[in-house]
Amino acid sequence: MAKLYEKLASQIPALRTEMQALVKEHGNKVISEVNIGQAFGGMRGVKGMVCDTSVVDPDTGLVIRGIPIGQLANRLPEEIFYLLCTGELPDAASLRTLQEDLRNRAQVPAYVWDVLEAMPKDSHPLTMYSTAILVMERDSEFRRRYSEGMRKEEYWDSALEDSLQLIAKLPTIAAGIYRMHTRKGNRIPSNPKLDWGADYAHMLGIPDPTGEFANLMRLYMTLHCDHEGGNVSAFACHTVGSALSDPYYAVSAGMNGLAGPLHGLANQECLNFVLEMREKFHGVPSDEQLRQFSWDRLKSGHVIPGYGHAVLRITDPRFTAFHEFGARVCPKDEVFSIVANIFRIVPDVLKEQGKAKDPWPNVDAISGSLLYHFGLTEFEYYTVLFGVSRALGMCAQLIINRALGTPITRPKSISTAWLRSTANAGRTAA
Ligand code: CMX
Repeated sequence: MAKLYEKLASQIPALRTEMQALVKEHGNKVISEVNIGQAFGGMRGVKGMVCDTSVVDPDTGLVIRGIPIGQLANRLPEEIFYLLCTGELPDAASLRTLQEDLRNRAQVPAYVWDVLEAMPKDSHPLTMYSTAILVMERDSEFRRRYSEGMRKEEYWDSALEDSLQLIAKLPTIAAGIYRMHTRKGNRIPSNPKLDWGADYAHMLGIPDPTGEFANLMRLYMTLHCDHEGGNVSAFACHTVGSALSDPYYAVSAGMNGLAGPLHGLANQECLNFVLEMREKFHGVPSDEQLRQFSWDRLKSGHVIPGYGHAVLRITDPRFTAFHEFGARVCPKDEVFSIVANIFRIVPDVLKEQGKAKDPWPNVDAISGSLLYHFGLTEFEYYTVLFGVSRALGMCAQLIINRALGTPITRPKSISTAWLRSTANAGRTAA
């Protein structure tokens, strides 16, 4: 793990010094206040943790290490992992070293396949994926070295080692789960000549005569890699990792957060929404039919999947990147056309309804339609794709947190009775 390891090793002392100086000189400076609405409201907007890999700005969207995601759309996921970890894009030699390193670690232990094959056939693919990550925990270098008395300054080094082992194997595992779950036939061996994203596409076995499916997978892996620290999966991973549970435990926990319909499962729900519409109207609905369908869904108490966001207040730039890809590669595809029409109509419907703070599409509103176009139609599987990509961000965050010696997460919870008496006393909740 030469270059990435060396780069991090050269950066970490300065990061520690900066963090220590900030805490020493400004440790008591207030950066956030919390009111009762936020305490009951998922802590939305409360600034209480640090994440340097990426920032989600309400008006810009995802910015990775200072670079807006739209400017990174043509980069390989391996480059993005290097960027997430170090704050710099790799030069050609560093990229090559990282790719070779991942290739050398890609062999999945046989026991992983034994466990997956023993699972009930109707297990959700994400359950299989999270299980596969967890079962490899027996090989954790972090846990082995911790039990031997590893020094705190060395935590990041074995977190990096575990992360590289994981990231190298995830495409093979995820593709194997796809073949198994969809009964598509035997697993397809990795092609060591391909980059990480293209090899994943190859192992899925989706016919790709034009090479555009491989391009889509690279783009997918790049766009979903990270979304700062407070989203459900990142925060779950962060919290478990903060107890010094090793990266296998932490990343598996993060994946379980992705299973929720309000988070990672949303892309599956989005495609369902689009396909329901196509079935009902026997093709692409008229604008009026689409508007009415959306209103009916809202009136029945359901959300419009793929629209709204806890932080964003604009069209998600990841949606825009996928939209550009679809407009280039499959502009006439029926499902893509419905997605594009929803984008023209639903924001106004949501604005008129007046509930969602963000009436604009997030990435999940579109990603499924492109996968569907290429014949990856098993949308139960889509969260796994998300999970392969998001492992890059989770691992980068873990490595940095172990480098900085981030302590165990332990926010203070308060009871409703305490809030009631605080409110009645006329004081602002602390
Ligand atoms: N359709 C209908 N109503 C919506 C809505 C949507 N797409 N998005 C938000 N609302 C509603 C909320 O349900 C809430 O209603 P109540 O007051 O009745 O509870 C109200 O608008 C205010 O919600 P908000 O503050 O705008 O949104 P939240 O931060 O609470 O939730 C999110 C954010 C993403 C969960 C929500 O917008 C949603 O459910 N969207 C649809 C699902 C989705 O696309 N999820 C993927 C998000 C990406 C990710 O994080 O993975």
